[in-house]
Amino acid sequence: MKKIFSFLAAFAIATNVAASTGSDLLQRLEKLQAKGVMFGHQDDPVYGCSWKWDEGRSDVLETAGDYPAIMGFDLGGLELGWEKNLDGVPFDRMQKEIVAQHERGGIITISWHAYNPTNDENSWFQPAGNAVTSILPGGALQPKYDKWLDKVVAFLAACKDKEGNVVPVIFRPWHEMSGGWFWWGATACTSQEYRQLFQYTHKYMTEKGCDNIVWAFSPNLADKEDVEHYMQFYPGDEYVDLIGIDVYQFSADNKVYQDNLRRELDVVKAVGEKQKKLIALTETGYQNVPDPQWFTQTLLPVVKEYPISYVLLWRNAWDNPKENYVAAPGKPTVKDFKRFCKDKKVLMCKDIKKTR
Ligand code: BMA
Repeated sequence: MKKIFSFLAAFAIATNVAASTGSDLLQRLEKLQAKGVMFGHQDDPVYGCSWKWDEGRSDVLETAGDYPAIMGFDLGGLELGWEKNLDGVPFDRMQKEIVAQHERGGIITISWHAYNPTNDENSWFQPAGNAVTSILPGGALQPKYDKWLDKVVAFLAACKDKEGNVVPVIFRPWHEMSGGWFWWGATACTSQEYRQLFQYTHKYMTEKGCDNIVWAFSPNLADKEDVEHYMQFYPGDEYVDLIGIDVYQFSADNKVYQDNLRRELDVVKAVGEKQKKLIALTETGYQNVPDPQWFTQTLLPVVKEYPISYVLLWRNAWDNPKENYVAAPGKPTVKDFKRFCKDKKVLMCKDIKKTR
């Protein structure tokens, strides 16, 4: 059975039929990893530094000449029945862009800054009680969590391409859990509770028919990282397909950032080899990028040293002038960013479309 399946999957890829299940996408990611590092950008086609909601636009396209290979979107607010996510992106537009990115041969990753189930405050609000246990089996809010997951399942199921296939996505729920800022993070629940949350989410969505997901696990930068620390929240091999890390630059010292990146990626690489998982730099960036050569001189050399599937830069926020992570027309980083995107090792959307 397994043999027939992998034969069919290989056939689908060879004949240029779009990958539609999570395992198809995983195979595609594995193939692409051998070619280079995919470039990704959060909320790329919905807003940029100086525009919002225009269709067909992208700061990456307008500076580097192509769409990113990976586009990231966030579901925060979907669980509350909102029409727009926490950053103002209408969910129907998001679905349209997910399908459009898939149709042009690109790949999608989805994060979820879910609101706090105990009080509907945002992800960063830390209540006195334990929000995670309240939604796990036995918790008072467990039925509410199932309803949230039903909304996520319905959202994903509605992202269908022209042939009617559900678009496969890299889903990265409950990210940055090793930090102390989210209601699912290290200061809000135990690592065992966290693992249960991830496992429950995986099981529930799989039972509801979500077979289009590559499941991603991504802690954040730690002061001291080692395999044991990284694995503290790991839900288990059967629940995870890709492992990553979120690392940002916070000071003008590029070397500190590079050292942090290398320290983390050394660990992620070791874990990836041991657990046989793909690895990625699931979020990174430097707010407003004050160094005009940051992309080729600081980020690129490190990214090239590791067998990572992709690097995702965070959003060029329309609603917060501080949060600009990639170049945009008129910015001093444009020339360097273009060079970064043109590097042979960096894969943009056109570079990956043949492997659909
Ligand atoms: C954070 C910040 C917030 C944003 C959230 C979800 O890292 O960018 O401004 O609301 O991600 O996109």
